[in-house]
Formats: sequence, C-alpha cells, structure tokens
Amino acid sequence: MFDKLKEKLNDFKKTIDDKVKSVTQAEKEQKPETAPETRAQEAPQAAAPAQAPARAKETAPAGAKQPSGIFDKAVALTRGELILSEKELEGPLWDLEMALLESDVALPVAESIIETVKKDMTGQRKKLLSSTGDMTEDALRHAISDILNVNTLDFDEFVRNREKPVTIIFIGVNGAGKTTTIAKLGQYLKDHNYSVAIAAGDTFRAGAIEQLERHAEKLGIKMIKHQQGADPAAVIYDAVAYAKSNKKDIVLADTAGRLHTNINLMDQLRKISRVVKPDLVIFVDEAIAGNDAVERAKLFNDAVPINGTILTKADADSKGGAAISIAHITGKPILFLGMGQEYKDIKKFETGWFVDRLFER
Ligand SMILES: Nc1nc2c(ncn2[C@@H]2O[C@H](COP(=O)(O)OP(=O)(O)OP(=O)(O)O)[C@@H](O)[C@H]2O)c(=O)[nH]1
Ligand SMILES: [Mg+2]
Repeated sequence: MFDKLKEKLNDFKKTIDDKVKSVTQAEKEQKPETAPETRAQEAPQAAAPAQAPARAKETAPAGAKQPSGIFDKAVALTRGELILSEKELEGPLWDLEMALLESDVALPVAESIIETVKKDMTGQRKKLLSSTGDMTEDALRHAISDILNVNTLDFDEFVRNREKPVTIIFIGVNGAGKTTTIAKLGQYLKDHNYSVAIAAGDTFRAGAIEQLERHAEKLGIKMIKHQQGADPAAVIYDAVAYAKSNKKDIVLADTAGRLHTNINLMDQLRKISRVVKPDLVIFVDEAIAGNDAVERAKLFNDAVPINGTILTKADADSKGGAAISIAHITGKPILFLGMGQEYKDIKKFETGWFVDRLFER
C-alpha cells in the first residue's frame, strides 16, 4: 500500500542525508591543522548531539573559522547545528514536488507540502540529530499531517451524539464501491451496537437492488426498497420513516452511480438531499483513481455539499496521493479507507496511522 509514494519520500530523505554527509566530510577535510582541540571536541558532539551547541560555545576557539565557500552556499554545519540554505534545498524540493505529482498529489497540495517542508528545514538552526533523515522525515510528516488535519470529523463521535435515526447517504461515480462500503459500514455499525436499516436508493441500475439485498440478508439488516425505476428520494424517505417508527439508529442509503458531468443525475442528488435532509452525505471514490477522484470529489461537493469522503480500494493503491489531496481540495475529511472486499476490510481514517504507513520501513 502506498509503496511508490513511500519510496519517493524516502528518496528525498536520502538526498538530504547524503548532502549533509558530503558537507560534513568536506568540513572535516578542510579543518585547519592549527585547531586540533576543536576537532577533538567534534567527535563526541556527533555522538551526543543534544549537548553539542552548549559545548561548542564553550570550546570554540577565539577567531574560529566560520563556514565558508561550500559551507555557506550549501549546508552549514557548525558544531552540532546545521543550517540548510533555501538555495541548496531547491533541487531536492523540486524533485520532491515532481515525485508528489507523480504520486497523484494534486498541484496546489504538492505546493503546500513543499512550502511547509521548506519553512521547516531552511533558515533556522537545527540541532544535528542522530540522523538528518529524522529531521527530513519530521518535516514531511508535519507537512502531510497539516493537510490531512484540516476539518476533521470523528465519525464515531458524530454518530454517537447525533439525534437518531442518523441518515447517511453515499454518492459517487459508477463502480466506486458505494454499495460494498454500505455493507461494510453496516457491519461496522452493528459491531458498535447500533441498529441499522439500509435504503435501496439505486433504483436505476439493473440488479442493484438485488445486490444490496444479498448484503442485507447476510448481515441481518432490514432493507427498504421500491421497484426498479422508482424515485430514489421516495425510497430513502420511506427508509427514514421506517427507522423512526422502528427505533433504528442509523439509515445507510445507497444511490446510483452517476457521472459528475450529468446535470440531470446531479439534480436528482440535490432533490434527494432536499427531501431527505441527510445528517451526512459521504462521497465514495477509488483511491486508485488518483487525480480523477480528486477532481470528481470537488465537483460532487459543489453540487451537493459533502461531509467527508471514503476512499475504496486503498489495498490496491500504490500512490496515496488521492487521500492526501481530497481532504485539501474539498476541505472535508477522509473518513474511512476501503481495504479489500470483505466486510471487515474498512479502516477508520486516522492521520497518524496514514502518515506512519508512508514512512514504515
Ligand atoms: N479491492 C477492493 N475492492 C473493492 C473495495 N470496495 C469495493 N470493491 C469492489 O469494487 C467493485 C464495485 O463495488 P460496488 O460496491 O458495486 O460499487 P458501486 O459504487 O456501488 O457501483 P455502482 O452501483 O455500479 O455505481 C466490487 O467488485 C467490489 O467488490 C475495496 O476497498 N477494495
Ligand atoms: Mg452500487
């Protein structure tokens, strides 16, 4: 999962690490022979970086040479601290931006990540950590987390605190995984001790009602349906009425897959939203669709404001860019990731968990 993006983030870490190593080496080689005591102090500093700056101050000989030449152009390493210059980071940051774009991270999102990383890594003095890679990883983690943490919504807390029944509508393009996700969430909510009803709101595609019905039977969940071709708003309305009178906690409403460019079908979604007044509208799309998913999320959100996104097929996604981008572009959080075809294959989205996946070795 996310292997390609992982590889590229690690490439960036390695580039910076190599750069610092080469400058450290160059500094060692260029040290004036007349200051052996300074050099003698430097070896233990590298081993115990936390103490390095204070000790460096105490031991720095008067008139000690400041970094010059390659040092001030490149990475200045001064007694346990290092300063990365913007100019020196330019190349690696450019490569990182390209790598993010190739990993389906949308352009404004890639730019925002680069800005944060640049701010984190340049200008200021940094204690030289045991590995420069750690510092680079911290900057990347910070930049990606910042983007993902915009407008969080804790699904469990929302469902717990909301007046019942909580009505949730799932929308998206054809084949994105809406129906499967409803079945997975039906199981998830049952496991959390909620009573659930399902609305067969895809009255358009042949076989859609039967497909959902099979899931409902397997899960032991009541499904409300009308005939194929019926008005989906009416089906979902009936399901909510059923949930009210039968004290069900949650209504999960399926809808037909539709293209965001189809004006009539997008109007139908607006009608459903008007009639049913859902508590949550969740956009479902495939993580593997990358930038296409990001673009669709934006257009669906423009038509019917969504509360969050579920990305399916993350188990087959080597890039990870859609997850990073959709939250930023729509301003709405990723709620779950679909990670396979079984009912249990759904994972509540947590920024820390996601970012850990990008850096796990
Ligand atoms: N590997 C994998 N496959 C998934 C996941 N979610 C859904 N699928 C598969 O994707 C295919 C389409 O899923 P559906 O749930 O029917 O998609 P839909 O959005 O309801 O499709 P329409 O009703 O035709 O618009 C099915 O074969 C699912 O098994 C997932 O997280 N991982
Ligand atoms: Mg479906």
